[in-house]
Amino acid sequence: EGVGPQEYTLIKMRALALPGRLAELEGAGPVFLLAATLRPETMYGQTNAWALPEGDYGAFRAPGGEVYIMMARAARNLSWQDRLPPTGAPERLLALKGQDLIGVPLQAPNCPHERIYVLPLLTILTSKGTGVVTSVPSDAPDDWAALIDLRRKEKLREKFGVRDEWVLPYEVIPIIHIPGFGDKAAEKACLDLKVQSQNDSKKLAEAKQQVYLKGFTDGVMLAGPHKGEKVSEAKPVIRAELVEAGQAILYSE
Ligand code: A2H
Repeated sequence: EGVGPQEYTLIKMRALALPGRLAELEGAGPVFLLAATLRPETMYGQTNAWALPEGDYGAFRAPGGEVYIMMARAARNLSWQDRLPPTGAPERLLALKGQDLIGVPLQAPNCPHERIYVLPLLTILTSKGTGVVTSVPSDAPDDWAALIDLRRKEKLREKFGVRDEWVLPYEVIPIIHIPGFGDKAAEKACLDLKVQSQNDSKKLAEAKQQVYLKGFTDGVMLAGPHKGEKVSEAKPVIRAELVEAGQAILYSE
């Protein structure tokens, strides 16, 4: 990690239904899961979102009559950044476990699918971001490995109550070309290094090292209105567009 603060973009992923425990939020206003990303230009490649099944999450009252779901630490930080009043004490409407979020259908900005689903990711850290992560398996080795785990392992799906139709129709989407890595850089790096699962941390670290810097410096957009532009140029523009459209919030920690 760098020495300075991380500048995250929180992507507002709208819950299209409130299954299970989320039903308690019925009538409270539009509900959004807030996913922390450092790569807002990759949202064209979203195939699902991730939550930590054992993690503690909350639903918080947000400006404009909306409801935001994330971990409490992030909600507090957001309130200090004046994005979730009142400062220092955001109002929690409902306490949730990550498992309660599995299978929630979402509509995500710039995502080519009308709906994607929240799936379990066991390597989510509770010490950073919001605890909600959006999944772009074309460009993030962690996302690729975890999605492949779920696609290949029926037992794993069963363990977390994941239905086949939340996973199996969602293929890797090419969104960025990186010279030397092709159009699905994370997939190529993971296949080359023979990454077997989301717990293959050493190989995943190597795959990330291979693709991240190159993606930013040499990558070219293949999808969306910035198709043909360099990633390094498109990224700040796309980030500003998302914020301007009310589809994302800036957050630093
Ligand atoms: B990134 P950093 Cl395509 N635990 O978004 C684990 N991972 C988390 C997290 C948490 N609590 N919160 C966010 N993240 C992920 C997209 C992406 C990301 C792409 C490529 C690289 C990449 C799609 N997933 O991250 O440790 C999120 O995944 C490269 C590091 O704070 C977030 O951005 O630097 C990134 O890790 C933040 O990681």
